[in-house]
Amino acid sequence: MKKALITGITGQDGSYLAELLLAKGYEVHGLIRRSSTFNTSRIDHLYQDPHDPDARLFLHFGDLSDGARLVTLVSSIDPDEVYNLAAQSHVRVSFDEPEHTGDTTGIGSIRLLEAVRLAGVKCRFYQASSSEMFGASPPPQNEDTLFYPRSPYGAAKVYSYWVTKNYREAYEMFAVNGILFNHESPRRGETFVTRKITRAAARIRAGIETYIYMGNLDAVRDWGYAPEYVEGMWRMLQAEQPDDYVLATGGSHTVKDFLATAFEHAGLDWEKHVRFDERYLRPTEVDALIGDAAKAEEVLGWKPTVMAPDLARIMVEADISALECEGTPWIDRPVLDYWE
Ligand code: NDP
Ligand code: GDR
Repeated sequence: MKKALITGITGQDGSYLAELLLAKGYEVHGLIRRSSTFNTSRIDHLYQDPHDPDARLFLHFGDLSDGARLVTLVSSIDPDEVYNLAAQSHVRVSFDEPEHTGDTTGIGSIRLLEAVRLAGVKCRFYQASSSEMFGASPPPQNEDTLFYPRSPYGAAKVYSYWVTKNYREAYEMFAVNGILFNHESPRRGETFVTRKITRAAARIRAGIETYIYMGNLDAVRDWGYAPEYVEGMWRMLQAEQPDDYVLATGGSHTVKDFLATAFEHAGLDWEKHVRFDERYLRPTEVDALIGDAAKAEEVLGWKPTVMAPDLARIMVEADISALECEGTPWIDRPVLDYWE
């Protein structure tokens, strides 16, 4: 039985990846942060009593800021595959917390790479790199496009990209970068723009809220569906040679387009409900990200099927259902972005 270690297992991608690997028969180990409240809602449905002899999902407390813990964990688990998905992943927040973002999203990756090296474990390593690394480089972007990050988050991801590549070359590690464009789902964090929009559409439709406050509606993004993207991560680690790949749909939509589709699906006119708030602008914006994933299709046979308009409808439906599900503890939170 193959063993995988996932950092960021409580996040959107970590939860889908854990599902995928369990379905493929893996033993899955997840790194979770100790928190004063439970932070495992995305993976609670996967919980298995560790006393059960057939249990294949195990969670371990740890943090990417704690290098010694990473060494002991990696050496005791002895994984075949490591997926480094943990990060402070919100671009706007990275302007408020640049040092913390650098420590987690940047240095955290080399701590984990060092842990693998020091533990002497022969495993394959996946680094969650991002289209944010392209930043100001004009679209379409692919594996050869120049990096020009426009945020502390993007810069930290560029660092992680290069140390992953360096460990591949320096220590002959099977270490790969998946350069993923935006991917979303009903499990998307509530402060990212797509989920903020689909939650708002459901709540306005239900008469709970009237307005949503937003920033730049002209930004162009290439939004795909998260479950398809975690399949791409796995395929990168099954390839014959370690290499770096872009995953994207190639679609191009503005935030306004996504708003219009989502609100229309909820039977609403977005223009009556959206107001501008400059706090959601970024000091430097990434205007347009549109990916070219031809290499992933050719080498890995990976091809996405869900495009942004369908994604918006899937997410609105899920938020409407969640709202109709009595007793769900998170439904009463108003649509907010971040607390400041
Ligand atoms: P999320 O924000 O949903 O999840 C982030 C995960 O990282 C959570 O499990 C979080 O734990 C964990 N985490 C944060 N800080 C630490 C830390 N210091 N130590 C250990 N764990 C930590 O992100 P996504 O699932 O959307 O994305 C997964 C990865 O892919 C991230 O690295 C992101 O930057 C990257 N990425 C995402 C894209 C996207 O469109 N979704 C596109 C390209 C790259 P907790 O639950 O406790 O907060
Ligand atoms: P992004 O995602 O920055 O692309 O990073 P986000 O959904 O936060 O923003 C997308 C675009 O929407 C604009 N925008 C708003 N964004 C938010 N969050 N809230 C608003 O009210 C709002 N109004 C307009 C933004 O300015 C931006 O242009 C995501 C994260 O998942 C990263 O971790 C990942 O690396 C990249 O995608 C690829």
